[in-house]
Amino acid sequence: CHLDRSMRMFCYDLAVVRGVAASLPEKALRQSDSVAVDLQIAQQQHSEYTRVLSEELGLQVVSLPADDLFPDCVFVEDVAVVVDGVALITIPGHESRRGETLTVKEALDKTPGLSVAEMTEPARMDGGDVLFTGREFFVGLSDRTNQEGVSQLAKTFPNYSVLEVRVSEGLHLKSFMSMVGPDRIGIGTSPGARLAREQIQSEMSPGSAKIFEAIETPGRKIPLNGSELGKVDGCLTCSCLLIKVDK
Ligand code: CIR
Repeated sequence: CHLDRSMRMFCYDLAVVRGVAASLPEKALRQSDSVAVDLQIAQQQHSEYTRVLSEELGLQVVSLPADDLFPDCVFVEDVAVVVDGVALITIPGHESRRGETLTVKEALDKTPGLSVAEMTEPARMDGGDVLFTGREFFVGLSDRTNQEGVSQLAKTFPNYSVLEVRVSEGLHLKSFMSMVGPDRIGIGTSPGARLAREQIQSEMSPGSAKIFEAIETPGRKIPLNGSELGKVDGCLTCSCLLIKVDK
């Protein structure tokens, strides 16, 4: 891993992904239903995403089967937050997604070196609201994530501060921002993204990640087309859980 010691937690070993359910085009949750999803293209794009994780990024990939009872099950990021060898299984904010946690928990239980904790009622959280910078968590308070979810996250990861950001547009905090490299948060330019940016800049701990709108990150860029899952509000990070395994 080429990162310095403080950023080693980003040197991932393992990626958990889950297949695209055949029920996704008709039944996945979506904020706007103007454009139809092509299942075959969605599955091809997801295969390419999985191939990049494995062949280009060198991660060991655990591929879980889709379950048509859960149209959004491909979005595994929402059902767990994994940092420093601890996996916290969430209670996803939308009822139709709650049953997705079972299969992912079983897989994480089998992962050596990982301890698995579960959120309890009345917490709600989608992992898409959780941005981990390496020094702190920023957590979106959205339609999917509540205050109790934030408190339980903070108790589970006591070594990090947990700061709340109101999400005023889009689905999740990470619908408009993401870590784009060590010490770098890339953020959109929409009004909701700007509001979130202001909150983050006032709360950020000294030495934390810097915010970039125009992203010029060093290193290799691998283009991926996510048009189909994008139609049901899926972004780049939401289709995998990245895990560092302690060796
Ligand atoms: C949902 O509304 O829950 C899904 N259709 C999309 C979830 C995307 N997840 C993410 O960005 N982390």
